[in-house]
Amino acid sequence: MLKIVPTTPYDDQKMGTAGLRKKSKTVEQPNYVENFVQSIFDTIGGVEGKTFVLGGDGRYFNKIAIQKIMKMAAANGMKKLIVGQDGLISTPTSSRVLLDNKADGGFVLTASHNPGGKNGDFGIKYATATGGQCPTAVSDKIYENSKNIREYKILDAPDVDLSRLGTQKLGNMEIEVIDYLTPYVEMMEEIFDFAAIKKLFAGGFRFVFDAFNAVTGPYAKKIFEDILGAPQGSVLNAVPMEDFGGLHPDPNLIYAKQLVDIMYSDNAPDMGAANDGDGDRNMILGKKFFVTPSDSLAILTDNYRLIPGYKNGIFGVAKSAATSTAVSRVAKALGIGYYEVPTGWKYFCNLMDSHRITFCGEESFGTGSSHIREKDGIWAVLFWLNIIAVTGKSVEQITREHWAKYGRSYYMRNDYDGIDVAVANKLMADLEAKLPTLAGQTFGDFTVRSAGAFIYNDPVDGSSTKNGLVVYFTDNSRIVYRLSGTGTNGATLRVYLERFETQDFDKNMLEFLEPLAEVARQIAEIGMRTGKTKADVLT
Ligand code: VG1
Ligand code: CO
Repeated sequence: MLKIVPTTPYDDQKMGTAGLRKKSKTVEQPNYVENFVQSIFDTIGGVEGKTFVLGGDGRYFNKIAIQKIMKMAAANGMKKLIVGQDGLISTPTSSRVLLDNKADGGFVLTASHNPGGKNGDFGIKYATATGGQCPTAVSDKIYENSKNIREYKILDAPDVDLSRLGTQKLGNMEIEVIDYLTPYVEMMEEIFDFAAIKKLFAGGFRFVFDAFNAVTGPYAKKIFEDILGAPQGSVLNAVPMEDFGGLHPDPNLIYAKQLVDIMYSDNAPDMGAANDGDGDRNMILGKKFFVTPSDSLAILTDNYRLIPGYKNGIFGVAKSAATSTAVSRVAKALGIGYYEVPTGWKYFCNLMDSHRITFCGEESFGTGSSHIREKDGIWAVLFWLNIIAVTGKSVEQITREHWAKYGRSYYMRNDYDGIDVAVANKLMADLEAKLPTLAGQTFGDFTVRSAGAFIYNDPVDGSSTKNGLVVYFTDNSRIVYRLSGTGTNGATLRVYLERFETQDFDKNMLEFLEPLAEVARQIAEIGMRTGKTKADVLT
């Protein structure tokens, strides 16, 4: 039975860098999900006759939210909803299924790398027919509508059984419950040389993957263990759980502690990797060796010819402005197009659609290609395995050869967490105002060459976006400042530090970057304004 339910608006349903991201407790408020979803449906002219893809990373509230969305879709006249079995789907798979089915949109229920559970975070990523997350112009309209919403439509019906594959009806809407692994696995088999990777594992190559009890567990078990032949048990924390078993599914050196301990032990495997909650991020480790995501993007791009799916050539490459400049040197050497965009994968999509780029990446452990319109964690891991299988070189050797050829960008991100929002906004505004006066000034060993806001003019849709502040120094060092758009706890100031070096590749990263970190604090008056003398998280 169709119900039209009166509701009162919330004033905080503004999407950030990647969808709506909130505390679970916020999303659990009455009608919170309903208001947001109805606002989307209303903004896009309704969903009558349309097809959507739906699933999530399995975190707390996934099951409840998914039933609400299915019933709302049916009540709003949607024709078909393609849903991952048990309500699961990774962000990369959702993008693929959306494109394969020429669907009109999709939802992934996830707060990505943020912790889950009742006291953790929940989120909703909304993608359009392009397979990528909706552009800011659309999310702004959705936000406006959410502030005025008065009612939503929902079907009064029993919960849908999502354990059963195949087609069923909810009202007049068709629900197709799909096996979310197959479309993804098939896509990976088309791109990579599975036979070569199988041989690598058969030869005793030791590999460990941490899935953090989030959505990539089933994918990793199937691909790495069942198909490619890595020994059973190579995938850690492989069962999706509502609270991720208490783990924080953020693949970096701090949160992937179990994996990092294994990879830095004396008997370390040859390669270690991890993904985030929704499977779009990746971390790559060798034996006692860490590959920065910025270097990873540069290395993958430089080795594209080794991969069957790209051997006939690639278009250009793009990175977010905050990401290190390593890939720019590869682009130059390969003679391919090179773009810098704001932080957030949605900014890459127009470049992919217009065949300007094939690869793209972000410093935040995100790498991907135009096979979909999201970043792709397992894709990046397979890319590395494929390079290793073909070259016989180790993770460290591949990375060191890259530095020898192109130089090394020592690079790190410093996060100052939990800052009062007003303090953070003022810090950024005052810093921006002061930047034009910095050129020529010297701070410690660093002299400013130029400084200003990063402004991106999209060559395809003509939109203009300001994202972050950049200070360039005469020795090619850089500092980038931004406020996070995915946090749920006050404001997070991200400070990205980069120093370029052509000779010595064995410097201690922390020590080498500390003087620049100090300059960053000084220029932005971080200590005085936030009371923090050092960053909370270094990645
Ligand atoms: C962070 C990262 C950004 C990434 C975004 C979504 O955003 O810095 O590079 O695209 O998360 O990642 P912010 O605004 O907090 O810096 V995820 O894996 O949603 O899908
Ligand atoms: Co993610």
